[in-house]
Amino acid sequence: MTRQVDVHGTQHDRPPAGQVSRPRAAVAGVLAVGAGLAVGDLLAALVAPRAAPISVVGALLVDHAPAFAREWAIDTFGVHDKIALLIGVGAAVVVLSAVAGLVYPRAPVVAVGLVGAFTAVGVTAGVLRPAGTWLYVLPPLISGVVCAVVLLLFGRSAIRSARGAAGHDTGDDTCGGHPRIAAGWSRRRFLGVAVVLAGAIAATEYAVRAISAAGGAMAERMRLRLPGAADPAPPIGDGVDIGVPGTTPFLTSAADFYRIDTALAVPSLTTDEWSLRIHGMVDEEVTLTWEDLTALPAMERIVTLTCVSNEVGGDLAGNGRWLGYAMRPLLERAGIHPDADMLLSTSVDGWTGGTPLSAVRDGRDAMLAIGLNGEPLPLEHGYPVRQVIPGLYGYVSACKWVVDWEITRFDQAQAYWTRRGWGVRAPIKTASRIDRPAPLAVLPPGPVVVAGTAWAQHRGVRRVEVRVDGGPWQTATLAREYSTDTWRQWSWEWDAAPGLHTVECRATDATGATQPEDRVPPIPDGATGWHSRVFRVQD
Ligand SMILES: Nc1nc2c(c(=O)[nH]1)N[C@H]1C(S)=C(S)[C@@H](COP(=O)(O)O)O[C@H]1N2
Ligand SMILES: [Mo]
Repeated sequence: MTRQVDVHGTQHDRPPAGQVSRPRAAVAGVLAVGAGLAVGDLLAALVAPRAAPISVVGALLVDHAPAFAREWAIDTFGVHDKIALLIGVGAAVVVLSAVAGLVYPRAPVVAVGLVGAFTAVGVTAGVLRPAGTWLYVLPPLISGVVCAVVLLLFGRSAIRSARGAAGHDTGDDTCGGHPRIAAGWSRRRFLGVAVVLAGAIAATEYAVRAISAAGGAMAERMRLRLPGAADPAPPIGDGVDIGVPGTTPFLTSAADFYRIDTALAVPSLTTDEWSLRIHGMVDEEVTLTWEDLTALPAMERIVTLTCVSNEVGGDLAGNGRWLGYAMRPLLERAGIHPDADMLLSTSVDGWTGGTPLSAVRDGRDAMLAIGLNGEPLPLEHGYPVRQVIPGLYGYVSACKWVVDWEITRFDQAQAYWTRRGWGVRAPIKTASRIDRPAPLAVLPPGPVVVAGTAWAQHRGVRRVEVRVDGGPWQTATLAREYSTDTWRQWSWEWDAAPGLHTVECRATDATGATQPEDRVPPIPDGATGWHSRVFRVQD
């Protein structure tokens, strides 16, 4: 701030009467946008749960992100990729809204134009949501309007400082012969109003959470009782879980189960709202309700899911106990045309996956799952109904929140990821991973237990081999196989020599094929290469 001479002719360091305060302008911008977004979120919670302005814009970014950006996000943030994106979008919004506030006093038209432009982005994103309705337009639109109004209200006088001397704060428009400058607010008044507004924004967001939690699927899930399994999963026999400390447990808890999807706001779909429409190349269109589905005999199976984005040694795989219903009889009910070869599954949020019909009908345990580890599916894992199909990567098999099955052909339809350059057919590649020793572990002298997990779903793991420092391959001890659809633990004990060592592993599936050494990245149809770990043994 510059030294100024006020109307009384005294020098002081305070801003002259009515001067714009930049911090106030920035805060006003952030509060205006915050108020707009809070009203938009509230409206969304009431009329269109997935149309909250930040969610629709984030979803637009996710859907149009190039493949390398997705890979980078998953590599960098892992299963926290969505939180990272939301934090990134949130930070960008804060910065841009502060900019709008700062621009406003000099160029109100530009600032309001900026708000208008972002409103247009939000409305467009709402319109483009695959599962969106016209209601999706409302929250971003109303957000924009509220934001502009708050900005205009604040911009008039709140962001200008009050006149320095008492008695002059009376609204006379001339100031010692200077041009007209609007009288401003005292700092205290500005702070008071800002705190009240910030509190109102926080309270609104809190109410939004309460509404979404109470109204929808979350509350229902707590009450839901799962049916028993007419066809239970075989018991987990002795020796399936080797129980070596530091290895991945055989069964993955729901809390530890990896989550990969494009949904920024987890779909909230109740069993009443859920139905599955089966159409396309069928003799007769069928629509199943939750009652129809749960009247069928339920089956329970333990199946290991894997994401195609899993890197060599990565942890985007999990082994769950799934309760559900065989998919094949449902398809038979609709009657599939002989020349159809693809099941295009659509989620309530518009995501699609394309599964070879052969994989659903060849006798494997392809199921519509409603339970995971004895509980209803967690919301983020597909509540109330998702697919589980052993042997295929998740993006071509495991549609969560599934509501629509179109029977079609691979030469006529494309799914979400195949349209973005990923492989059309994606059986899970054989993989093996070292779980212990931990990376760069320093171990006491004596025997070292190397152990890990291997999978080759629907073929089965026949052998795991380990070698140290490029020496000869040694056969590891395999845990008892639960089924070919689940992963298999392995371990190998080594009488370690002191020093720094590299251990590698490779698995062979039941067809006799061994994992290739060649490293390829996950895109387009899964990574290959041998996993390795470096550790030190003390003398
Ligand atoms: N609706 C929907 N279903 C989806 C996805 C998605 O983005 N949206 N991602 C798929 C992918 S890529 C994988 S690997 C699995 C992961 O299932 P999980 O999150 O329950 O582990 O879900 C699949 N089903
Ligand atoms: Mo995936």
